[in-house]
Amino acid sequence: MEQPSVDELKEWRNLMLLHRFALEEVNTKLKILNEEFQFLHDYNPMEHLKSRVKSLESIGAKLEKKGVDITTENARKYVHDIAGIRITCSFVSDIFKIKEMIEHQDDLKILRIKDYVTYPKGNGYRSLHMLCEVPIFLTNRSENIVVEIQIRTVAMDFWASLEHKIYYKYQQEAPEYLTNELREAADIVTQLDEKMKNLNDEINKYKGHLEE
Ligand code: 0O2
Repeated sequence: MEQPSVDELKEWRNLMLLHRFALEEVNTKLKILNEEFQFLHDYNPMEHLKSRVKSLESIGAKLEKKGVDITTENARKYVHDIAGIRITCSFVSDIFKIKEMIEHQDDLKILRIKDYVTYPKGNGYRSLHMLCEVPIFLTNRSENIVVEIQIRTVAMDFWASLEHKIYYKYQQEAPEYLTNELREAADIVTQLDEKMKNLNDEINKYKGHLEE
């Protein structure tokens, strides 16, 4: 295999750095939104925030899968989740509340939304994906960097983590009984989310009643 040149290595380092900066920007923004929401409504829609810059190996694997050369240019063009943030929340309604808050940020350009919550994938995967572009101001220029934000409930996250493990363990060819069980588990997750919502509505009604 041909060794990358020093210039190419520098380009990759620069790419990773820019995506780390983008993550820092968006993370700060999300934390501010969450804290202000807590201040105004006494409630945290975001239970947990987790971010990561995709590893070089995973970027390379994704480009290979897409059948294109492993270059920084192709990485920026074809790999949209180099910078990724995952937000987990308690209730399905929180997902859409957070989506709306993000949409109202003037300095974030929403490039694409994939709503696998309203329209789950065939395997049962549920999550809301937002591709956003954020400007990064550097010493002598500014750059627009793409960040993928995934928003899902804690229950959806539990399911997705396990499915991801199985998918990789079996190199994307899991036996049929496992994919069937995963689909069944996805239905149970949907029911659980619904049950938790109903319970929470009851609690809120009761609280409202006490405050009257
Ligand atoms: P990893 O290992 O988690 O990073 P695109 O080229 O952007 O249109 P892509 O990247 O497939 O196509 O977009 P999509 O559907 O928004 O998926 C992006 C990420 O969502 C994936 O990244 C996963 O993290 C997650 N995801 C999507 N579908 C599934 C699924 O069926 N199960 C689980 N567990 N996660 C899913 P990567 O790079 O594929 O994987």
